[in-house]
Amino acid sequence: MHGKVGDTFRVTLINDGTMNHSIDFHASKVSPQVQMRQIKPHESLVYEFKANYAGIWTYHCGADPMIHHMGNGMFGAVVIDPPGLDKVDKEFVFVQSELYLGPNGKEGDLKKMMAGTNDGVAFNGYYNQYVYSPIKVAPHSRIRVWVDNAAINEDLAFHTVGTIWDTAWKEGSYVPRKDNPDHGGMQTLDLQPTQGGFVEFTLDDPGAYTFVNHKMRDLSRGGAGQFIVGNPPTTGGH
Ligand SMILES: [Cu+2]
Repeated sequence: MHGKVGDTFRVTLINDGTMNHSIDFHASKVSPQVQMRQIKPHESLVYEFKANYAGIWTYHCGADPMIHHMGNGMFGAVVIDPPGLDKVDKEFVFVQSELYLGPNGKEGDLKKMMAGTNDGVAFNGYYNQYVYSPIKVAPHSRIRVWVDNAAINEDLAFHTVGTIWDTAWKEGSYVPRKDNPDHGGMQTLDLQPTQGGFVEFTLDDPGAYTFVNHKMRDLSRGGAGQFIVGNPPTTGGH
């Protein structure tokens, strides 16, 4: 979901399932007992909030046990543009989550979730999807990547190989911003569960630029993807 400061969001949640569910928008200030209440199968609720604060905000199911609902994919992100956001050529949203696989075709494994022993991490739900299907971008185009960490247990050290972010935003404010007098840049955006932000950069030379969770264990287990610029050299790099 995407809007700007001042927008009103009105979301109808319909429970077509067989157990209680709910929704908790971190972008909102509401009574948890009213809008975030659990609803039974075949019930629905209308959740309305005004976006008064900019950033990328997690939303998730809060029904008991919350870890099991979130761990099965009941989460997402709301992007609220701050006023005066710079123009870019391409914009992406990556939401990190973890995979705690259960039996084939069944729900994720609650025991693994409680133990924190995941089977992998993912950007936008699918293991290594942007390794198998890299994202093509034009040379020198200015790119904004919104990042939210919706994982239930893991943190995220978001990094892009081969570039430096001249602009980044984390949890409510710019970290460096372009053309700052200190020549400040940023290499890694650190996000605990439900934290978010964005980074901006250009990729100038032909190449395959890998973006990663630089927590090495997670990089090796699904926490990676690639931007492709032009025709990358076929040897070297990582
Ligand atoms: Cu749920």
